[in-house]
Amino acid sequence: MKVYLNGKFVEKEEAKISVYDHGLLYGDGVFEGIRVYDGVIFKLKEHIDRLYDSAKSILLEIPLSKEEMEEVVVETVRVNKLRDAYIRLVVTRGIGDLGLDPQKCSNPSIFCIAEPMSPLLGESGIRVITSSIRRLPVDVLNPAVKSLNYLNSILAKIQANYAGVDEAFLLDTEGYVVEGTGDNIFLVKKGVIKTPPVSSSILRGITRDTVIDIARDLGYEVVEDRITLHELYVADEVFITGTAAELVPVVEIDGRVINEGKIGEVTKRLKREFDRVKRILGRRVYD
Ligand code: PXG
Repeated sequence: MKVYLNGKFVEKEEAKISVYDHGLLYGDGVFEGIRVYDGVIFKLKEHIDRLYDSAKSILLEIPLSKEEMEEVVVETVRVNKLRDAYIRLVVTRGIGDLGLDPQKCSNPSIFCIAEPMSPLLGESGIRVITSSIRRLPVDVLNPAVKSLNYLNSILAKIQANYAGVDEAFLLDTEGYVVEGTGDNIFLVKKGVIKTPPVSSSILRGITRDTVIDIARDLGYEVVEDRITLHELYVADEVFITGTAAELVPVVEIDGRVINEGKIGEVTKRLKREFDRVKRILGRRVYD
């Protein structure tokens, strides 16, 4: 496997970053997780736009144009001859001194890894707990910025591991349900689909937006509004979305069984449609 690192393709074993890189020292950087389906990079443009928005928000100037960055991703898939893959694209503040001041970092580090797609988790539905770790409020570190700071999610994931379940849901500081550790949350009640709004403490998932588009095209009403734990517990169906997870049904939350532990009809329909469009929407790698 070859990795793109600061303008060159190097062997995976040679793809190394300085211990003075602020991405490592402080989590100072931004990233994207992207999928390739059958030679099509799913919504590449949307991922690049989000990466540049994240970078702008933390005043990190990426020394490549968006078009050049798209080519970096396409080439990384191409040189590794991949058709179905997971891509990790990262831009860090770069090498600085041991102080946290980013003014000392003059050159952002850019790398892109593409690996064969790992098997999907939980096709049959996952079990979830609510974490006691709250999602960061928008005025602390806005989760809309896909930064290298994932400790908040990692701590929630550790709780899920200890509880012996697949995933943890995080609440905001007011107690509303906002998202999973690396995924967005949807519920279905009486045929209406509901998910937290983009102005809340969430990352605006590209899978989330795709599923909303699909649902509206199929004629469902989609409401973007705050969700309480009670609403989740008594929902007809619950599912999560994310690049890594895709669309995964949730069958149990904090011991409350959803839809008698079975995958709901709306979830099935949306998943079927997502599986169809994911091979179409995006940038083709090979002619
Ligand atoms: N919320 C958060 C906090 C995320 O990190 C999503 C939602 C879903 O966004 P997309 O655009 O992927 O639909 C993410 C996704 C993982 C993993 O292993 C997930 C993400 C990042 C790193 C790892 O599941 N981000």
